[in-house]
This record gives sequence, C-alpha cells and structure tokens, in this order.
Amino acid sequence: GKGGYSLRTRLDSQSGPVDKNTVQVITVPAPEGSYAVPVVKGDFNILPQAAKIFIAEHVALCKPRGIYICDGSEEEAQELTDKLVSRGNLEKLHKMDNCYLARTDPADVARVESKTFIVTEERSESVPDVAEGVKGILGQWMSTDDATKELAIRFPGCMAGRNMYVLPFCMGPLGSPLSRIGVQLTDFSYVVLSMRVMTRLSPRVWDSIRVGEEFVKCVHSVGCPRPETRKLVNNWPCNPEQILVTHFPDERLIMSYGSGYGGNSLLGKKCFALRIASRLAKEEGWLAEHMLIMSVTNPAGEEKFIAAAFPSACGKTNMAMLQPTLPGWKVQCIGDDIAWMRFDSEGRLRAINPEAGFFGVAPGTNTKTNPVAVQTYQRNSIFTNVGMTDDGGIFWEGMEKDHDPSVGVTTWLGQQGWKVGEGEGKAAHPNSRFCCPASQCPIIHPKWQDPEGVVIEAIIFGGRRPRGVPLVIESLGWEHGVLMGAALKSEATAAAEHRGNTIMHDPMAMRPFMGYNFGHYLEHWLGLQDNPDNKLPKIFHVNWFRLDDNSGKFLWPGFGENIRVLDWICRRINGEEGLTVESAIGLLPAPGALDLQGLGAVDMEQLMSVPKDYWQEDMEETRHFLQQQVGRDLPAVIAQQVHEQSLRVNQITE
Ligand code: GTP
Ligand code: SPV
Ligand code: MN
Repeated sequence: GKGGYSLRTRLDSQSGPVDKNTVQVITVPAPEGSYAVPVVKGDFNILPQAAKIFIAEHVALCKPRGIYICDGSEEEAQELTDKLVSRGNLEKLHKMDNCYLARTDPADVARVESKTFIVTEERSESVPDVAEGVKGILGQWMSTDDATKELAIRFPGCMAGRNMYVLPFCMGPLGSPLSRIGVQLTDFSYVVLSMRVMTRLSPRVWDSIRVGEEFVKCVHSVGCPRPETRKLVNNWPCNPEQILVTHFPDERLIMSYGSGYGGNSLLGKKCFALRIASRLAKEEGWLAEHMLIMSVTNPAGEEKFIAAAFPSACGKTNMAMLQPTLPGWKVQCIGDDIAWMRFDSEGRLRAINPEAGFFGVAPGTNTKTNPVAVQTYQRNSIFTNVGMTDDGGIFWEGMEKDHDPSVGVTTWLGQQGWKVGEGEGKAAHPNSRFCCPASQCPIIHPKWQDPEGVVIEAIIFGGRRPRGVPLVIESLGWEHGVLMGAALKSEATAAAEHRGNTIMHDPMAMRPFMGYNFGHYLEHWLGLQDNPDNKLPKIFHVNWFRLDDNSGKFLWPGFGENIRVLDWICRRINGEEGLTVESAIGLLPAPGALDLQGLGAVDMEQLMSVPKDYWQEDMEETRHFLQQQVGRDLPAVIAQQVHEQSLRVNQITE
C-alpha cells in the first residue's frame, strides 16, 4: 500500500503553530523529496495523530496547493458558496431562500456502476462465485494489485493547484452507539457543501478519533489537476473517462476519482453508509440497507415504524414523506434512503438514518406527489441539473402545474428561453436532484436523531413491476421474505448509467451497493432468525407500478393513496385475523380487507391477480438468475424457497 512513511516524528517537528500572522505549513515526505503545503484554514496541529497521518499520506500523494480543514460552520459554507458562485459553479436562486443551482458537465450526471469496485485479496470476499462464463452483476471485484495500479495512474498529483478539503463527519446522530465516523478528503468545494447537508460535519469527530474510534477514510478527487489539460464544461471539474470508485473494506478506505456527482463523490452516502457499512454490519451482526424509515400512526394514535427497500428512483423519498389520503392517519419521516439496523438486547430491531439530508430525485416531485419534499427544499438547498426559471426559481418535468407557463426556463444544459410544451428536450436531467437538510422536513419525526434508533416492525420490498405483480404481498415467514428481497426486480431508472424499460434484478435494492459477497449477505439475513430473542419484523412486497393490460396506465393511483396498503400492513403487524387470502406467492389482502373507501374506480381484480403463466416464467427466470449470479454461494434455504414457490405456482388454477 501507501505505507512506508515515518510520519509521526516528522509531522510533529515540522508543523508550526497557528496564529493570525503565520501560515501553518505542513511538510510531508513524498517519494521524490519532501512536499510543503500551507494550511489555508484550520489548525493541523490539534488533529488526532491518526487523522494527521491519513491527511499527510494523501497530501504526499495528491499534491494539493493547500489544506482546508472544515469545521462545518455557517461562515465556512458562505465562504465556499461565494467562491463557487464567483466561479460560475453555483447560481443563486433568487426566488428561494439561500438556495443554489449547480449544472454539471453533461458527462457527469449519475452514479457509474461499471466503474465501481470492491477491492479485497480474495475475489470470493467481494462477489459471489458465478457460473462459468457469466458476467456477475452483483458487484464488481478488483484485485489489490490491479487497484494499486489503477490508483497509481490517477491519484499522484491529482489535486495540483486545488485545495484539499478535510471533512470530519459522522453518519448517524453524534454519539449514538449505532453511528460511525469518517474523514473525507476532497478537492471540490461543491462536495463539501453537499456533504455538509447530507452528513453531520463536525469537529467533534476529531475527539472521537483522538480516543481511538475507528474512522472510515474517504478520498475523493475530481481528477482535474491544474493547469487543466481538459477543457471544463460548465466549469464543472470531472474526468469522466477516468472515473473509478474503489472500496477497500479491510482498510475501511474509499478512493473515488473522476466524478463530482452524487454517490460517486458524496462518499458518506453509498460508498460508506452502504458498501463499507454492509461489510461492517456483516462482521458485527447488524444491517446496512438501502431503505427509507417512516412512522405510520393510525387514527387511534397507534404508531408503527417501517423500513422499505426500493431500488434507486423507485419511490423511497415519496413514501418516506407520504401524505395520507385516509382521514386521521399520520406519516412521519426518519430517513428516505439508508437504514442502519441492529437488534437490541431485548431483541427489537433498532434503526437509525445515518444521513442528515435528502438527495432526492427532482423530476416528478411536485405539490401533488410530494408536498412535504417541496416544503423541505425551499431553503438552504442545492439543486443539481434542474431547470431554472427566469425569475430565479426551479423547474423540472412534472412541475408543469406549479409553474407559470409565461415564465421562461433555462434548461439544465444552460439553454435559455425554454418554454413548457414548446421547448425541445427536457428542462431537467432525469437524475437531477435536490439536496436539503432533513431537519427542515415538516414531518420529520421527533425521534429522527434518537441515538437509540426506532423499533422496526415491518420491512417492505418493492420495485417498478409493470406486469404480473400484485399491489401488496405478505411473506409466508422470514425465509420466504428473504427470497422476496433476493428476487427483487425493477425497471431501470436514470439513477445510474442504465437504459430504461428493461426489467433488472436488484436484489434487496442493494445490487449497486453491495460491499461483500451477496451469497454471504443472504446467509447473514437468514442468520438473524437463529437468535430466538430476535423479534423479526414481518416482510412485505409492494408494487405501485402495475400497468393496466388494456390502457397501459398505472392501475393504482399511488402516492398518498399508498396509506391504504400501509393500513393493511399495520393491521397485519397487530396480528388481525381475516385480512388475508393465501396465494402461491404469499398472503394477499382478502376481498374487502383493504380500505378502498373514497378511492374511485380501481380495477382491483387486475391489480391483485397472480397470473399463472407470468409467475411460472418469473420463477424460472428467478431460479436461473440466482443459480447464475449467486451460484455456489446461494444459501440452500433460498434455493428451497424458490423450489417450494415454483411448486405452488404450478398449482395455480385459473
Ligand atoms: P433514490 O434517491 O435514487 O434512491 O430514489 P427513491 O427511491 O427515493 O425515489 P423517489 O421517491 O425519488 O421516486 C422517484 C420516482 O418514483 C418519481 O418519478 C415518482 O413520481 C415515482 N413514484 C414515487 N411513488 C410513486 C407511486 O406511488 N406511484 C407512481 N406511479 N409513481 C411513484
Ligand atoms: C441512488 O441512486 O440510490 C441515490 C442517488 O440515492 S446517489 O446518491 O447518486 O447514489
Ligand atoms: Mn438511493
């Protein structure tokens, strides 16, 4: 690795004191002689030794022109914002309160799954043992040697002429036993501002490191050393041809290069809170999952906490902020993307949201579909790749009814004078996002930062399934529920580089985020039932996206009406009888069990149907998928569940 420097003594003797008149200069031993760099903000001397070494090693590698140690303060955010505005990276949205728009290079608009790797000594630690000649889709492995080579092509000198920002951050409430800390180094201040919203960026993290707490090391570079050799587009620094997002779970290290966007650059999010954390969770007996966390309170005041895993851009943010259409019901939000969960000493599954903000899909969000999100992002928010109205507001596809059509729009590509209904192309990129503090959410749960976490009583899986899959299914038990998760599929969305309209497997909604062998991950889930003290939540599968075979339109109105499904789920958690009918694929709502009052015409028969030919094909396809993609690592219990469900499906009489 990058070891071999003896930093301890040299750092201590060579970093001078800070005062107003002298600039602290750090000298680090570099392969070709020592390298001196000014500390442009903060005091390097007071950092814990482990952090000093981490920073110094990467200063020697990346050769920034300055070190900027962030404190997460308002003044700092203002300074960085002003600089980005003056450089044309951010534009102030005058119609809103302290909100800004960023336009990226159109070549850098989403996560790049094909360039994302888990690096371990052994291949089998990272990815399943796939069948001969099959290209695995459940994560990509890179050998330590190859990763070392690839990083050596990219990182040396990659921050030349740029500041290295140092971000101490916590995933989860500061001080919670369920939280984890990290330090990110990045050369792009847009990333600092976004991380400031998405994580708890706080100097208190240094204190935890000082007393020996392990921290995840996150290194990010846009890969544009100065003087630039590549002409920047929209002044957005990135290096799309060289993008590489690598994870070293054994070293608790993330090295990400070439992209400034979303999950590629906000390393606390997918890289840490899912890929590295899933591996920590496996080692330590907990779960790090791509799930929203919500609370649902019925008219009698009974509250339940639910976690739900849907693939990217399939409705987590919407559901986490659902506005119930049924009178007397209340939904509150704990998190919209990631859940960390652990059984406590009394066997209750405790969950926290490791994030502090929402990085939500913009298109489709409006005052009808998600009024809560609309209220949340009115202030202190960063919008990326959305359209901007001539009066300094925001616009994207789906916002037509909230927008005065006489007001012109500048598209995410910077094209001015675009008009709704007339303009060519789209106003916003399909993966454009809003980034806003969770604390501003009007329905944020009072316990959202409770260090103990909330007690989860149901886990819901779901995806975009235009055909064959009923509105809601309850699993027959834990093992069948794990199969439901393992067999999760959805239509591709714009969140990554895939093409739309193909149904893709996305087991547990974790396909792009697995930090270790998916077969071992399934074993881990199954193993949770071995402790008799564990109160296992019920598992469900939902589908808001089934299409009418005749009209091609959604059969279910979705959004706020989804409370009707949650009502049924809550009653099932309570063990209410007479609510279900058995089907080949699990328990379905009995006729009349779903509250459909005031809903209007919905073709429930089509919506709840389980077509035999569809499911025979689907089971065959699922069996094939698991055999090919998980191969010898597939737990026998899951293979048996597939077998039993196939038998049940063959017995469907129509
Ligand atoms: P990531 O942030 O990428 O993980 O995505 P997400 O799962 O949070 O997705 P989000 O809630 O932002 O949903 C994105 C899309 O799903 C939008 O286009 C919504 O309009 C659509 N959507 C959400 N809920 C429903 C629903 O109940 N019915 C229908 N038809 N569409 C929905
Ligand atoms: C997702 O794709 O699931 C996201 C967006 O939440 S990103 O942070 O870019 O991964
Ligand atoms: Mn997500």
